[in-house]
Amino acid sequence: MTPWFAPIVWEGTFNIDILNENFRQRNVTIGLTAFAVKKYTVFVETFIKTAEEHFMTGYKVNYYIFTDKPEALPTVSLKEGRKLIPVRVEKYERWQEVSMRRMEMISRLSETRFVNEVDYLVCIDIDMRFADHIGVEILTDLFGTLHPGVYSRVRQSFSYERRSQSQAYIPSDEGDFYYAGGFFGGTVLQVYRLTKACHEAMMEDKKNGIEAVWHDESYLNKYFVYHKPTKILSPEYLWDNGMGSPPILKKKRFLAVPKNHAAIRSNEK
Ligand code: UD2
Repeated sequence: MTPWFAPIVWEGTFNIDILNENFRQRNVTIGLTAFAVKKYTVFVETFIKTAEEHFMTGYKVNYYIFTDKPEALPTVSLKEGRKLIPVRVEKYERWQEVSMRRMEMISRLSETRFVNEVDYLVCIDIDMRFADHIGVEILTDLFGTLHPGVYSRVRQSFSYERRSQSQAYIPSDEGDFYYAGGFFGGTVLQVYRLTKACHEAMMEDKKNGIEAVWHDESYLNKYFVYHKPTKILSPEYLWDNGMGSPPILKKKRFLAVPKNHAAIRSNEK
């Protein structure tokens, strides 16, 4: 547990049968948002295929795939009650802008669409594959995920934004954990508030000619300092095999797909 009594979700801390009983009675629908803009469409097939095996099995799931090329999305067969919904988005020139604008799109769609279609939202990176169970144990009002690179480190080593001119600034004596930009969520209302606040903070910084050091991830970290998550996911939920297999990790549930950063982010053919 955190000092504010939010559980940190590791294998062995929850009983999935009890949780399933509870969430099934409530007949929940889960919305997953992921962005496949420009070359990132190559990741969609593996992402959805592996999600069908491991993500919220037995539940109603809407996969909202935000893309500039809806026609390029693969056809993947989905289990009953699960839908793939393409959402057309603009393609920004800079990869950082593509990543950051996710906050704007998620907040906008939360107001116009998600609120009528799903109960919870799970907002994640797409250059990933599901490798083990991810179920309703993650659902709660607001959740974040411990960044796999620094989950065992102390506050001083977190790469928070340290320039006080930025809206993402966190003073050196504040902050609980360093959260990953690639896995957060909660109820539609809470995700709406988070994404709207992060987007507005980014726009304010843009006006002032500053961009936080780790883009959307920095603004997310700032938000979580003052709006504490009600559950926190362990790095089981976001791992990169490049970081090895420490004994604390009983499961690797969601894994980075290796990529050549320069090639996949470049605008060249
Ligand atoms: C980290 C974070 C990411 C974000 C980023 C900001 C994790 C695992 N990832 O990822 O969430 O905070 O840092 O610096 O915590 N995208 C496209 N097309 C593009 C570029 C990006 O669709 O041309 C989307 C795609 O969904 C991708 C996401 O933006 O998964 C984040 O971009 P990234 O994965 O290249 O960033 P990375 O690995 O530095």
